[in-house]
Amino acid sequence: MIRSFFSKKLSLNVWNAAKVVPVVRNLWVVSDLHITHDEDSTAQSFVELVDLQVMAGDRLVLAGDLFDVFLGEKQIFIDRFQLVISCLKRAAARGVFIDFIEGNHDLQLAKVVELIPNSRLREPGVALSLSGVNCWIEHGDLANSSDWGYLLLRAALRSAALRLLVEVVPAPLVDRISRTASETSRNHHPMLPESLPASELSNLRKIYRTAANQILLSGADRVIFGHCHDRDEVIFRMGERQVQYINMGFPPVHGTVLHWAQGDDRIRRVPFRYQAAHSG
Ligand SMILES: [Mn+2]
Repeated sequence: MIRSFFSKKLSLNVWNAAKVVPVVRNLWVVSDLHITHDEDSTAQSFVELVDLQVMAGDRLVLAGDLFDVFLGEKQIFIDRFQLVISCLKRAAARGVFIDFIEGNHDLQLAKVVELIPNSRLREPGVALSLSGVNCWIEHGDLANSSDWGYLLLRAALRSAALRLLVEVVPAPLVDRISRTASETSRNHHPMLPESLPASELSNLRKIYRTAANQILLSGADRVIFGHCHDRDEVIFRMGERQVQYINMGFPPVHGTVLHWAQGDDRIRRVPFRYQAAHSG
Protein backbone atom coordinates (compact mmCIF):
# COMPACT_ATOMS: atom_id res chain seq x y z
CA MET A 1 0.00 0.00 0.00
CA ILE A 2 2.79 2.40 0.93
CA ARG A 3 4.55 1.31 -2.22
CA SER A 4 1.59 2.13 -4.47
CA PHE A 5 1.07 5.46 -2.70
CA PHE A 6 4.64 6.49 -3.41
CA SER A 7 4.77 5.17 -6.92
CA LYS A 8 1.73 7.34 -7.66
CA LYS A 9 2.85 10.35 -5.67
CA LEU A 10 6.49 10.31 -6.60
CA SER A 11 6.36 9.00 -10.12
CA LEU A 12 9.54 9.86 -11.93
CA ASN A 13 7.73 10.09 -15.27
CA VAL A 14 7.37 13.76 -14.59
CA TRP A 15 7.94 15.16 -18.03
CA ASN A 16 4.45 14.80 -19.56
CA ALA A 17 2.64 16.45 -16.68
CA ALA A 18 5.13 19.25 -16.40
CA LYS A 19 4.52 22.83 -17.37
CA VAL A 20 7.36 23.90 -19.62
CA VAL A 21 8.94 27.31 -19.08
CA PRO A 22 11.14 28.78 -21.84
CA VAL A 23 14.63 30.01 -20.94
CA VAL A 24 15.28 33.18 -22.89
CA ARG A 25 18.95 33.90 -22.23
CA ASN A 26 21.15 32.09 -19.74
CA LEU A 27 20.21 29.30 -17.36
CA TRP A 28 22.06 29.03 -14.05
CA VAL A 29 21.46 26.06 -11.78
CA VAL A 30 22.78 26.05 -8.22
CA SER A 31 22.15 23.48 -5.49
CA ASP A 32 23.84 21.80 -2.54
CA LEU A 33 25.78 24.84 -1.32
CA HIS A 34 24.75 23.94 2.26
CA ILE A 35 25.28 27.55 3.38
CA THR A 36 25.16 27.67 7.17
CA HIS A 37 25.13 31.45 7.67
CA ASP A 38 25.81 34.70 5.76
CA GLU A 39 29.54 34.85 6.63
CA ASP A 40 30.11 31.41 5.15
CA SER A 41 32.63 31.76 2.26
CA THR A 42 30.26 29.71 0.10
CA ALA A 43 27.56 32.33 0.72
CA GLN A 44 29.95 35.07 -0.38
CA SER A 45 30.87 33.17 -3.57
CA PHE A 46 27.19 32.70 -4.32
CA VAL A 47 26.43 36.40 -3.82
CA GLU A 48 29.34 37.30 -6.14
CA LEU A 49 28.17 34.86 -8.80
CA VAL A 50 24.61 36.20 -8.74
CA ASP A 51 25.56 39.89 -8.49
CA LEU A 52 28.28 39.82 -11.17
CA GLN A 53 27.19 37.18 -13.66
CA VAL A 54 23.45 36.61 -13.58
CA MET A 55 21.84 39.19 -15.88
CA ALA A 56 18.36 40.51 -16.63
CA GLY A 57 16.32 37.90 -18.52
CA ASP A 58 18.40 34.99 -17.14
CA ARG A 59 16.78 32.16 -15.21
CA LEU A 60 18.30 31.08 -11.90
CA VAL A 61 17.16 27.71 -10.59
CA LEU A 62 17.94 27.09 -6.92
CA ALA A 63 17.59 23.34 -6.87
CA GLY A 64 17.63 22.57 -3.15
CA ASP A 65 19.99 22.50 -0.17
CA LEU A 66 21.16 26.02 -0.87
CA PHE A 67 20.80 26.52 2.89
CA ASP A 68 21.75 24.18 5.71
CA VAL A 69 19.39 24.40 7.50
CA PHE A 70 16.41 26.55 6.64
CA LEU A 71 12.73 26.39 7.59
CA GLY A 72 11.16 29.38 5.89
CA GLU A 73 8.18 29.55 8.22
CA LYS A 74 10.47 30.82 10.98
CA GLN A 75 11.81 34.38 10.85
CA ILE A 76 15.05 33.30 12.60
CA PHE A 77 16.17 31.57 9.38
CA ILE A 78 15.22 34.50 7.16
CA ASP A 79 17.31 36.78 9.41
CA ARG A 80 20.28 34.37 9.37
CA PHE A 81 20.50 34.42 5.56
CA GLN A 82 19.84 38.13 5.01
CA LEU A 83 22.81 38.65 2.61
CA VAL A 84 21.80 35.77 0.38
CA ILE A 85 18.13 36.73 0.39
CA SER A 86 18.85 40.38 -0.38
CA CYS A 87 21.13 39.38 -3.26
CA LEU A 88 18.26 37.33 -4.68
CA LYS A 89 15.95 40.33 -4.23
CA ARG A 90 18.42 42.50 -6.19
CA ALA A 91 18.59 39.88 -8.94
CA ALA A 92 14.80 39.70 -9.16
CA ALA A 93 14.56 43.51 -9.25
CA ARG A 94 16.83 43.67 -12.31
CA GLY A 95 14.75 41.06 -14.15
CA VAL A 96 16.19 37.64 -13.25
CA PHE A 97 13.61 34.83 -13.02
CA ILE A 98 14.16 32.67 -9.95
CA ASP A 99 12.87 29.15 -9.32
CA PHE A 100 13.12 27.55 -5.89
CA ILE A 101 13.06 23.79 -5.47
CA GLU A 102 13.05 22.60 -1.88
CA GLY A 103 15.83 20.27 -0.78
CA ASN A 104 15.99 18.07 2.28
CA HIS A 105 17.88 20.77 4.22
CA ASP A 106 15.77 23.75 3.15
CA LEU A 107 12.01 23.53 3.39
CA GLN A 108 8.90 25.69 3.65
CA LEU A 109 10.24 28.23 1.19
CA ALA A 110 6.84 29.83 0.45
CA LYS A 111 7.66 32.80 2.73
CA VAL A 112 10.96 33.41 0.91
CA VAL A 113 9.22 33.26 -2.46
CA GLU A 114 6.80 35.93 -1.18
CA LEU A 115 9.79 38.18 -0.36
CA ILE A 116 11.32 37.86 -3.81
CA PRO A 117 9.43 39.14 -6.86
CA ASN A 118 9.77 37.11 -10.10
CA SER A 119 10.29 33.93 -8.06
CA ARG A 120 8.33 30.65 -8.00
CA LEU A 121 8.34 27.54 -5.86
CA ARG A 122 8.46 24.38 -8.03
CA GLU A 123 7.56 20.96 -6.64
CA PRO A 124 9.04 18.49 -7.22
CA GLY A 125 11.02 20.25 -9.95
CA VAL A 126 10.93 22.55 -12.96
CA ALA A 127 10.56 21.80 -16.67
CA LEU A 128 12.32 24.20 -19.02
CA SER A 129 12.68 24.61 -22.75
CA LEU A 130 16.24 25.46 -23.80
CA SER A 131 15.59 26.61 -27.38
CA GLY A 132 13.24 23.65 -27.83
CA VAL A 133 15.39 21.17 -25.87
CA ASN A 134 13.47 19.78 -22.88
CA CYS A 135 15.25 20.15 -19.56
CA TRP A 136 14.03 18.74 -16.22
CA ILE A 137 15.58 19.87 -12.94
CA GLU A 138 14.84 18.47 -9.48
CA HIS A 139 16.75 18.23 -6.22
CA GLY A 140 17.45 14.53 -6.68
CA ASP A 141 16.25 13.25 -3.32
CA LEU A 142 13.49 11.27 -5.09
CA ALA A 143 15.98 9.32 -7.19
CA ASN A 144 16.32 6.40 -4.79
CA SER A 145 12.78 5.00 -4.97
CA SER A 146 13.69 2.02 -2.78
CA ASP A 147 14.57 4.25 0.19
CA TRP A 148 11.09 4.10 1.78
CA GLY A 149 12.29 5.43 5.09
CA TYR A 150 13.52 8.62 3.51
CA LEU A 151 10.48 8.99 1.24
CA LEU A 152 8.16 8.71 4.27
CA LEU A 153 10.22 11.32 6.13
CA ARG A 154 10.10 13.55 3.06
CA ALA A 155 6.30 13.37 2.91
CA ALA A 156 6.09 14.10 6.66
CA LEU A 157 8.40 17.11 6.34
CA ARG A 158 6.12 18.56 3.68
CA SER A 159 2.87 17.95 5.56
CA ALA A 160 0.52 20.59 6.90
CA ALA A 161 0.94 19.01 10.35
CA LEU A 162 4.67 19.76 10.42
CA ARG A 163 4.08 23.30 9.18
CA LEU A 164 1.69 23.81 12.08
CA LEU A 165 4.15 22.29 14.54
CA VAL A 166 6.95 24.57 13.33
CA GLU A 167 4.60 27.51 13.82
CA VAL A 168 3.88 26.73 17.48
CA VAL A 169 7.31 25.50 18.61
CA PRO A 170 9.67 28.33 19.71
CA ALA A 171 12.26 29.32 17.08
CA PRO A 172 15.44 28.36 19.04
CA LEU A 173 14.09 24.84 19.58
CA VAL A 174 13.14 24.44 15.92
CA ASP A 175 16.63 25.65 15.06
CA ARG A 176 18.31 23.13 17.37
CA ILE A 177 16.19 20.20 16.20
CA SER A 178 16.72 20.97 12.53
CA ARG A 179 20.49 21.36 12.98
CA THR A 180 20.63 18.00 14.72
CA ALA A 181 18.62 16.44 11.90
CA SER A 182 21.02 17.95 9.39
CA GLU A 183 24.07 16.58 11.25
CA THR A 184 22.46 13.13 11.39
CA SER A 185 21.81 13.16 7.68
CA ARG A 186 25.43 14.21 7.05
CA ASN A 187 26.72 11.26 9.04
CA HIS A 188 24.40 9.04 7.05
CA HIS A 189 25.46 10.35 3.63
CA PRO A 190 29.08 11.48 3.32
CA MET A 191 29.60 14.91 1.75
CA LEU A 192 31.74 13.49 -1.06
CA PRO A 193 30.71 10.20 -2.68
CA GLU A 194 34.04 10.09 -4.55
CA SER A 195 35.59 9.15 -1.20
CA LEU A 196 33.34 6.05 -1.00
CA PRO A 197 34.68 2.59 -1.86
CA ALA A 198 34.43 2.03 -5.63
CA SER A 199 31.58 -0.48 -5.38
CA GLU A 200 29.45 1.88 -3.26
CA LEU A 201 30.10 4.77 -5.62
CA SER A 202 29.10 2.65 -8.58
CA ASN A 203 25.87 1.56 -6.81
CA LEU A 204 25.02 5.18 -6.05
CA ARG A 205 25.67 6.21 -9.65
CA LYS A 206 23.51 3.38 -10.91
CA ILE A 207 20.56 4.52 -8.77
CA TYR A 208 20.80 8.12 -9.98
CA ARG A 209 21.45 7.24 -13.62
CA THR A 210 18.48 4.86 -13.60
CA ALA A 211 16.20 7.56 -12.18
CA ALA A 212 17.48 10.08 -14.75
CA ASN A 213 17.00 7.54 -17.51
CA GLN A 214 13.29 7.17 -16.63
CA ILE A 215 12.81 10.90 -16.96
CA LEU A 216 14.75 10.99 -20.24
CA LEU A 217 12.55 8.16 -21.54
CA SER A 218 9.43 10.13 -20.61
CA GLY A 219 10.49 12.99 -22.91
CA ALA A 220 13.12 15.15 -21.24
CA ASP A 221 16.38 15.68 -23.20
CA ARG A 222 18.36 17.02 -20.23
CA VAL A 223 18.06 15.94 -16.59
CA ILE A 224 19.73 17.81 -13.75
CA PHE A 225 19.92 16.35 -10.23
CA GLY A 226 21.86 17.37 -7.16
CA HIS A 227 21.56 16.00 -3.62
CA CYS A 228 24.02 13.08 -3.71
CA HIS A 229 27.06 15.37 -4.36
CA ASP A 230 28.35 13.02 -7.06
CA ARG A 231 30.00 14.95 -9.89
CA ASP A 232 28.54 12.62 -12.50
CA GLU A 233 27.59 13.20 -16.13
CA VAL A 234 26.52 11.05 -19.07
CA ILE A 235 25.67 12.03 -22.65
CA PHE A 236 24.28 9.44 -25.02
CA ARG A 237 21.90 8.84 -27.91
CA MET A 238 18.32 7.83 -27.12
CA GLY A 239 16.71 7.09 -30.48
CA GLU A 240 17.04 10.26 -32.50
CA ARG A 241 17.83 12.37 -29.47
CA GLN A 242 21.14 13.29 -27.87
CA VAL A 243 20.36 13.21 -24.13
CA GLN A 244 22.31 14.34 -21.07
CA TYR A 245 22.16 13.62 -17.36
CA ILE A 246 24.32 15.79 -15.16
CA ASN A 247 24.65 15.98 -11.39
CA MET A 248 25.61 19.19 -9.61
CA GLY A 249 28.26 17.52 -7.47
CA PHE A 250 29.24 19.51 -4.39
CA PRO A 251 29.99 23.15 -5.37
CA PRO A 252 31.83 24.11 -2.12
CA VAL A 253 34.49 21.50 -2.97
CA HIS A 254 34.19 20.94 -6.73
CA GLY A 255 33.97 24.69 -7.34
CA THR A 256 31.43 24.56 -10.18
CA VAL A 257 27.73 25.14 -10.81
CA LEU A 258 25.70 24.45 -13.97
CA HIS A 259 25.08 26.79 -16.87
CA TRP A 260 23.48 26.91 -20.29
CA ALA A 261 23.48 29.80 -22.76
CA GLN A 262 21.60 30.31 -26.03
CA GLY A 263 23.38 28.22 -28.68
CA ASP A 264 24.96 25.70 -26.26
CA ASP A 265 24.34 22.05 -27.18
CA ARG A 266 24.57 20.84 -23.56
CA ILE A 267 24.55 21.90 -19.92
CA ARG A 268 28.07 22.84 -18.82
CA ARG A 269 29.93 23.24 -15.55
CA VAL A 270 31.16 26.77 -14.89
CA PRO A 271 33.42 28.05 -12.08
CA PHE A 272 31.51 28.91 -8.96
CA ARG A 273 34.21 30.40 -6.77
CA TYR A 274 34.86 33.81 -8.27
CA GLN A 275 38.07 34.39 -6.29
CA ALA A 276 39.56 31.16 -7.70
CA ALA A 277 40.07 33.02 -10.97
CA HIS A 278 42.35 35.48 -9.16
CA SER A 279 44.26 33.25 -6.78
CA GLY A 280 44.57 30.31 -9.21
MN1 LIG B 1 19.88 17.08 -0.48
